[in-house]
Amino acid sequence: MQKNIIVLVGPTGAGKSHFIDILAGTNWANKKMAQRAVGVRDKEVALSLEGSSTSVVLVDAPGFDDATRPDSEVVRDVVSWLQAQYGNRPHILGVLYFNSIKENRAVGRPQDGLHDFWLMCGLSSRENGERVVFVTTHWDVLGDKGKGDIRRELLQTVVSGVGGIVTDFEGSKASAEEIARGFLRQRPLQLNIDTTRVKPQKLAKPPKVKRFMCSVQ
Ligand SMILES: Nc1nc2c(ncn2[C@@H]2O[C@H](COP(=O)(O)OP(=O)(O)O)[C@@H](O)[C@H]2O)c(=O)[nH]1
Ligand SMILES: [Mg+2]
Repeated sequence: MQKNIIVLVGPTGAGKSHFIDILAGTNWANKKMAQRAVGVRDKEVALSLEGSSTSVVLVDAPGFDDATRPDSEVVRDVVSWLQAQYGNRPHILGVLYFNSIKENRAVGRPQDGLHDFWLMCGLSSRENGERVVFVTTHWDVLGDKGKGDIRRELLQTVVSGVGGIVTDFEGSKASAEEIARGFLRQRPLQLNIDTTRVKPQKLAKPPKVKRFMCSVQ
């Protein structure tokens, strides 16, 4: 049976697992690092839209901006997982791209990971416009709301070039439902998965620093 799949991506700590916790009543986010499941996992949740209930699968991805491996390899994990679960031609509703509003580095280069994601799925970054929602989080712990607004504006500028929309997660279940429900208003998109379309990449090495020997007489 066709599933309504939403894929959650973004840097570690941005709030992907927390969002699922709020929506589905799981307890994933506050586990200690060692207890956190590495890899991809999913949770099915019922969402109501216009009086009827629809089941949605939330797919929780490993974090982007990982110092040990490039985002393209994280993307490969997610797409390979989709393929293993649902075959080469699954349908997805869309992608939620998480950004903590308290982080300066939050914006990063979302276009790269998304480019690889769509390419492995047989589609292109043109899909960003309709299928990617950038979710800002951590508004409740922001001391200075003005800083959040500036970061949001920066994110909005990046997203204008990448495609997609920006929305704020307010922390409540109602807010999480509203964000996920937005995808139910459009038809699921069929993928054509082939992860070999993107060549495996190594993390770019930091430039070598020359060492000078100096002798003190
Ligand atoms: N106060 C607050 N905490 C959050 C929010 N989103 C996530 N967190 C917390 O931030 C930490 C990292 O979140 P997590 O969901 O594990 O991030 P992930 O790596 O993207 O899955 C956890 O302790 C969460 O409980 C938020 O919007 N507000
Ligand atoms: Mg997580």
